[in-house]
Amino acid sequence: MERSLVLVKPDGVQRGLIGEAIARFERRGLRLVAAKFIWVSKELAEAHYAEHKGKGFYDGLISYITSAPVMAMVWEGPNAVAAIRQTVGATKPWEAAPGTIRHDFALEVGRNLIHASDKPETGERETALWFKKEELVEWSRAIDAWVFEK
Ligand code: DAT
Ligand code: MG
Repeated sequence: MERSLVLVKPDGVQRGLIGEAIARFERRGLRLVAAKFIWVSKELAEAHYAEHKGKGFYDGLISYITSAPVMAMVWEGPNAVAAIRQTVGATKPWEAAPGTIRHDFALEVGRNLIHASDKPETGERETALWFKKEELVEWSRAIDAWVFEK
């Protein structure tokens, strides 16, 4: 079972899209593992976006993610990382497929609403960065057997 960190970024929170994002992940069949509404510190922002340090858009990215609260979540399921990235859409909203969140609600790469982990290993690393072990909820749903084959 894969896990992905998902953030509704400050623009998504300000625009009232937390519920819209959660509804899409729930509808997809993914299972919620953890959630918290937080104002991200500069330290956490820098740790989260360490791979982008030095790039031209880095400073803007750090100020964007710390500009208002975010809704941080972990979702799990078979192939969860790829499935969630598909539901979120391509990084550049104008390249995102119709029906994806970034296509349906965004125009700018610097206001692309959602973060989702890019690989299964990233999902594990980002889950550990954003959540304490005791914040992760292990549970099963009555419908799991109708969504998860194994
Ligand atoms: P993603 O968020 O789809 O995983 P990423 O990891 O390549 O994309 O980049 C992280 C974020 O940085 C992205 O959501 C928006 C911003 N970003 C990426 N490339 C950018 C660019 N060329 N100009 C401005 N912002 C960019
Ligand atoms: Mg990324």
